[in-house]
Amino acid sequence: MRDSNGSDSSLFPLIFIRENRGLTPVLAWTFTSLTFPAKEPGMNTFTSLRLRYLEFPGRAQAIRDTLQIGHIDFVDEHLSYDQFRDCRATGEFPFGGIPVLVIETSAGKQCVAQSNAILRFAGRLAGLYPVDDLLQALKVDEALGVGEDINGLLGPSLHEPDTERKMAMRKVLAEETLPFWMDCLERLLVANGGTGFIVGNHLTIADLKLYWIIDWLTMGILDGIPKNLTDGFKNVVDWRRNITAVREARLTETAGG
Ligand SMILES: N[C@@H](CCC(=O)N[C@@H](CS)C(=O)NCC(=O)O)C(=O)O
Repeated sequence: MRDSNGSDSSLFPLIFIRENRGLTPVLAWTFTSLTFPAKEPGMNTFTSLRLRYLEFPGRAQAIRDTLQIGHIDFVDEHLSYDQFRDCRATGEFPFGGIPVLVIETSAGKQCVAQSNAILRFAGRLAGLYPVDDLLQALKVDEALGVGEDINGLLGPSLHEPDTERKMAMRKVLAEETLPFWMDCLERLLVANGGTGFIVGNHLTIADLKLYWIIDWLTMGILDGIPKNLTDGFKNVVDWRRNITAVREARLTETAGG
């Protein structure tokens, strides 16, 4: 069978498909494209990936985890703030923000932005995005959107230079806005049957995205946002515990541990 990019996927059959891991024939096809360059030139082949972000987890960690769990080779570039500012000033980032993914293709280099788009791409490669189930994919996308809504809500107070105004914003976030979103998450988990995952019975990029956002919110590094933000949301607490364990297990498995 010849793919649109010229790879012969029938030569590399379903050895990558593992039950209950969400890996699909599409993943096998993707590995084929990654591992074995197309015999004919094609726009869809790529030879290397470089993720550019700062050193901390932020919007990059779910992408890093996903690529690692999926055994996808990538360069994990950690920029200093000075490097970030310099690169942005020279127009290296399409929309000024990070993360960005630099993809070397047979047709040249592309730099792509927007964390959710990059995460979906990584998820497809890694088998952590339900490519064969439109409805589940829609639910994953919904959760990624929730993640960016929450990130967006923090933005104004992060950039507020006046401490009094900042703390007033944080009070509203801590007492009203974030509890509202924790309740939304609680309801998502209940609606999914309390499986310990945001969508279906398996780890997806939706879990990793929201996991790292909640981690950030409850680390105690955001003045005025309490570490116990998720207390009282039983399903959220159980889900975090589950994702901590599942993520750790999948990463250990990847590392051959
Ligand atoms: N919608 C973008 C937002 C990107 C974004 O704002 N990234 C932050 C870092 S998490 C950034 O670049 N901040 C620096 C700035 O905008 O000055 C995405 O999801 O990737």
